[in-house]
Amino acid sequence: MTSLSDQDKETLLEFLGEGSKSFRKLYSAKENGCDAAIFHQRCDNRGPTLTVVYNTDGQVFGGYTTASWQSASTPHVYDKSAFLFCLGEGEERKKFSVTKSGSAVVHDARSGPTFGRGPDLGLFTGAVQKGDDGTFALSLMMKGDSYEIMPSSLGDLINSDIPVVDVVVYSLEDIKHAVMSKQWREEPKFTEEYLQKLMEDVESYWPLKDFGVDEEALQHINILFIGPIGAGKSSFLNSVESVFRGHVTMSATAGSRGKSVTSMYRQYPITGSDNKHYLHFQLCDCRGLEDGFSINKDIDAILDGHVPDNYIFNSSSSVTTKTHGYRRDPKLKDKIHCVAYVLDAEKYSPEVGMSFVTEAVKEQIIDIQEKCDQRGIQQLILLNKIDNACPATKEDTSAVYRSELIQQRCFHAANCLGLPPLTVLPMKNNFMELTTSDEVAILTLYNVRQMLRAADAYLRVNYLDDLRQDKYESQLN
Ligand SMILES: Nc1nc2c(ncn2[C@@H]2O[C@H](COP(=O)(O)OP(=O)(O)OP(=O)(O)O)[C@@H](O)[C@H]2O)c(=O)[nH]1
Ligand SMILES: [Mg+2]
Repeated sequence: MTSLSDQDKETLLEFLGEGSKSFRKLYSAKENGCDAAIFHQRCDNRGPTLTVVYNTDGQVFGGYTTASWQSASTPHVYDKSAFLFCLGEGEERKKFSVTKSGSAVVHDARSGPTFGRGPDLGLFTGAVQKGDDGTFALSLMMKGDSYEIMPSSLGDLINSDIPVVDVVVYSLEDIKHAVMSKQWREEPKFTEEYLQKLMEDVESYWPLKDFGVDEEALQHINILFIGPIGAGKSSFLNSVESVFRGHVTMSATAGSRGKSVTSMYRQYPITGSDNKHYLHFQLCDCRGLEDGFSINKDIDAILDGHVPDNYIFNSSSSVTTKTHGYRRDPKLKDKIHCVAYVLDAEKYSPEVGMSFVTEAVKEQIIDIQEKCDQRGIQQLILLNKIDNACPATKEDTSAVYRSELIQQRCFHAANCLGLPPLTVLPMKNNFMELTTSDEVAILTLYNVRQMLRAADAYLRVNYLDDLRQDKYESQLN
């Protein structure tokens, strides 16, 4: 094999410790020729690179440097981040950090990739012909000087006389920076007109308005937010409130304490921008999910509208008919009409085996999904903290729908919870600023509008006829 397996890439990214990167092949001795001139032509001035040697024994090893390769002769190139490595199974996987940063790599037009003053790892000089069997007899130089525990370690692991199948140089690109010129979803648009339209749509919403249902038929719909601790459930509620207040509000307590900041079930009515009228939707906040604490025993009661505002979640007991404020006979306005699973976009890094949620939390969510499915409740994913996940979006929130990384992250979030990608709504909350920007307002309102549409879809299937007939009004509200 002369390519890096997923496991190899995972190991290398772990060694690098800088999150996701894409590996782009700049040079291959097998494909381009084992020649120092060609190596320099293809690899000079290309930023951080990874040099990987594959030998006929199946050993994979090499070196990483952040210093761009150069042809100008410099025998001592400084690089404190350089390292040599061996890949393979378990014990064979090793990273040798640089110990003499001042001589981490050698730049020389006559040589291929050369690491350390020894050199600790020198691959070839001039041009080396390919043998009849397609391999290169390189007799690697491995003397040891500038890297940790050299020469014995690498020398013990690698037999430098074994023919080499390929030497590949990869550039490591920060995949976070890929921003497309076109949006990967047509809407939302980041314009003032679009913001006004969203504001109008959300403020003038009432349940099944487009289906001829009267404004008074159902006071409000309820959107329930569920997700791991710290994913930004309460922050989103504050973002929604802030849009209508025109400044950042903190009605729902948000923060990071290592355990769930929200301990209660809270229902937040939202007042419109006239500061007078309630809008026709409520946001319902929950305690965060974690490995040792599940809200699942209360979830049926929440979905069906039995659980009162301010109910405190308890690890050892669940809501009962004796719970203070328990609704014995919930009406339609008390039930949940849409569920949004809230995930942290930053908490995803398959290279280091990190998913958005732990296995235990995922199981809790799967159980909740089944309960929603039984009731026909539509479910969406709110993918928060896109600013932390993508530097381009951090710089400019309106880049979110042009960011390839966010597009992929949405896809992975959908996969993680087994929902269609179009249900994923990327989001950045107000968390530092005191005033809300138009871009954040657009994302907030767009995401709320999608949730209102999901709630309407549920109502249309299950309650349209009831809601059209005024005689049911008293039973519904
Ligand atoms: N960078 C960034 N930070 C955010 C965002 N949303 C929330 N946060 C931060 O994430 C932390 C947790 O946010 P909360 O809203 O309290 O999360 P939660 O899901 O309600 O957490 P629990 O109530 O503990 O379950 C806070 O410090 C927020 O400031 C976001 O979009 N971007
Ligand atoms: Mg909270």
